[in-house]
Amino acid sequence: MNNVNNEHPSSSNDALKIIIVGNVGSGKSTAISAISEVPVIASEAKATEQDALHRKATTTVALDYGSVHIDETKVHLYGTPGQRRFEFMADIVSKGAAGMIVMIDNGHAQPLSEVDYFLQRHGDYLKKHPAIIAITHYDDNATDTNLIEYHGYIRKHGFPCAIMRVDAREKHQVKRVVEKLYHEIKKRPRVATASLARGVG
Ligand SMILES: Nc1nc2c(ncn2[C@@H]2O[C@H](COP(=O)(O)OP(=O)(O)O)[C@@H](O)[C@H]2O)c(=O)[nH]1
Ligand SMILES: [Mg+2]
Repeated sequence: MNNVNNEHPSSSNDALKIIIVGNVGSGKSTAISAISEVPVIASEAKATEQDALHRKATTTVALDYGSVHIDETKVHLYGTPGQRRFEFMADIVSKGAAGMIVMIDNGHAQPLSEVDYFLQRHGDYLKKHPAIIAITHYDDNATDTNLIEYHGYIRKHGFPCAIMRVDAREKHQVKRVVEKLYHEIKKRPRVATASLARGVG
């Protein structure tokens, strides 16, 4: 039987997995802590890369894990490390993920280059799965990239993802992003199901 191709993986209340990628300090760990209904599993360690040190002395080195229920579906949330040299974790964690949140710190010196990096880095995944670009630190001063610029930039590069502004410290804002992604996942017929069933990419 090959109807696994057409089957929605979350047609009942099956659990879903969502992965959060994005630059160091954008708020991935904070967002997971803000909404998780279970104690988060975190892996903070001393940061070494310069971008990481911009906001804090420690950063995620393996992954963060938390979970939340949306419409009675359990959503597993996996946050990945932002330091470039740990990016391979994102490839491991994205296996079987139904959607991705790309979290970008608007206070980064060149946030659009960061967007570009993550869109390219996860391009294959993003072609097949729903995603949301979540822009954080919008409240911080000295940030002069606005949402319209992100929109223009992302469309120009051919990615159809929604863009939302979020403060990762605010539970209801984070929940809004996760809910939106959840609804995108539910809406979209899953082309990647067959490959997931085979344990590929
Ligand atoms: N001002 C402000 N601070 C934020 C926002 N989002 C996250 N933070 C803070 O940014 C810092 C880095 O967040 P963290 O979750 O460790 O980033 P990660 O490297 O992506 O996991 C923390 O001190 C958060 O409280 C935001 O939208 N505005
Ligand atoms: Mg982190």
